[in-house]
Parts: sequence; structure tokens; C-alpha cells
Amino acid sequence: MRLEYLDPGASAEDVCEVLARCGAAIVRDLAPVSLIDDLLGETQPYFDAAPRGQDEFRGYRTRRVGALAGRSASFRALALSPLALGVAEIVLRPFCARIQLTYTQAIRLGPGESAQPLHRDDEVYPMTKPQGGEWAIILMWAASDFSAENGATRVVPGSHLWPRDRVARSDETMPAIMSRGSLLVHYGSVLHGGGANAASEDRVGVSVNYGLGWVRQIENQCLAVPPELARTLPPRLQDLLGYAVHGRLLGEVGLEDPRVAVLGASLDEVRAYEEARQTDVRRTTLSGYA
Ligand SMILES: O=C(O)CCC(=O)C(=O)O
Ligand SMILES: [Fe+2]
Repeated sequence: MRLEYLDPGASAEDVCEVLARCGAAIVRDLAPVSLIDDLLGETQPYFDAAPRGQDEFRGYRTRRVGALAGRSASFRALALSPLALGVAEIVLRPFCARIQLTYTQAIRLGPGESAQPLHRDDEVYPMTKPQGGEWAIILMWAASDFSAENGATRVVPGSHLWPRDRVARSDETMPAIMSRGSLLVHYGSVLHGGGANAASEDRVGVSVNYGLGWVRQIENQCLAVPPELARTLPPRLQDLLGYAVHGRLLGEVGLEDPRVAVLGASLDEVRAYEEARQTDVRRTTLSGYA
């Protein structure tokens, strides 16, 4: 099975159709290169201070910067990509009342890095995923060009349908070759891993996970984006970060919605946002867990 490419005008439904078959898809040239440049500038001081990884998984020649939602305005714009959010809503909403941002990471793979072991990002949860459902949608935004030589993420298309213990043959693994600003999106259950960097330049990607609203975030977004900053952000982002209540109770602060208790929003503001949100996601709301 090959990796399939879509044009930037593709709809979330188009992407989801490819995901259902392949577990992964690439949308070409989705983010403006100027936004990627800004993001690189904003994250550079953190990369300068970041240590290299210390194990095979995090890579000995790789630097990673997390907490991006608190550190980079350009990242925050990327995290609100309508296409990416649309895909995450369609895939995850049948299993939760509200999706959330669970992980953010800029990954700079240095020359000489070896390949990361293939893995599934949903292995982080100590349970098998719900039948037919997914725990997470994973994005990898190309912040440099991704080539087979410089360590493009390797993906095993179709592996979301495999028994969990099936090992991928090397000819089943495809490099996500893409230009800067393009987006690799895959299910949390798809086998993948960073490639080996045999080039002389860094390969830079920005990884974003969206997950079920009733599952703990991998990176605590309310600490990564403290209330003083969260208060100034768009309501959709506050919601994705976890400053909202899932279902009736999950995430309350002192019996109140955190937007009211902590961010200083009025009940009317929260209600207006929630009404608009219900309209937005109605087409993707199926019967589910919550
Ligand atoms: O760097 C990459 O291409 C993939 C990284 C990854 O899959 C991970 O760290 O979980
Ligand atoms: Fe991964």
C-alpha cells in the first residue's frame, strides 16, 4: 500500500476517506511557508537551549521542543488549521463529546541521526483502542522539506488494520516525502517512526496530537499555557487546551467551568461559544461514549 497525497483544497471528508483506507494521508502545501518561517524563528531560542535526545526513541542527534502552544503564536495558528481540526473532529467525535490538544512537539532531526523504532503513538495509553475507533489523530507539519534522505517520517500505510503484534517488513514502510508547509496526518494506531538523516541539513517537523476529551493529555496543556496567556486566546483554542468541561463534569474547577472560574469569562460568553460549537460539530456527532 502506498501513501496517498491530496491537494490543499481537499475537504476534511476527502482526507478521512483516505485515512479510513490507509490510516495516513499527506496534504500538500497546506500551511503558508511564511507561517512556518515565523514558527521556526519563535522556536529557535528553545532549540538552542534544548538538549539532544538520550535514547533510541528520542534520538541521539535530535532536539525536541514541546509546550509549543505556550511558546509560539505561529504554532497556535497552525493548531487551529480548519482542515486538521475537521479531520480530528470527524475521526474522534464519535467517541467523545469534545476533542482536545494533547501533545505538541517541534522535532529537529540532525545529520547522522538513525531511524527511530517504528511505533504507534496510541501505545502511550494502557488500554487497547475502542473497537473501530481511534485514541488520537497525529499531525506532522513539514517545517523543512521531508525527503527519504533527510529522515522523512516513515509510515506503514494500512497498519491501523493489522493485528497489533504484526511486524512491518521494510518494503511496507513508506517515507512521507513532502515539501515545507505540507501535512502528514495519521491515526494514532498507525505504525510510523522518524527516518534516518543521511543528509547534511536538519529535518524539522512539528508534531501535534489531538485526542479524546476524556483521556488525559500527554502534555498538560493548562500548564504549558497558563491562565494569564490562555485568557488572551481565541475560545476555540481555550477549549482545545482543556479550559472547558467535557460532558457534564470532567475538567471542572470548584464546580465551575474553568473558563468562568479561571479565565474570567462570563456564563453568557461560554454559552454562546458552546451553542456555536454544537452547530459546528453537529454533522460529525454520532452516538458514542460520552
Ligand atoms: O520525527 C518523526 O518523524 C516522527 C516522530 C515520532 O513519531 C514520535 O516522536 O512519536
Ligand atoms: Fe510517533
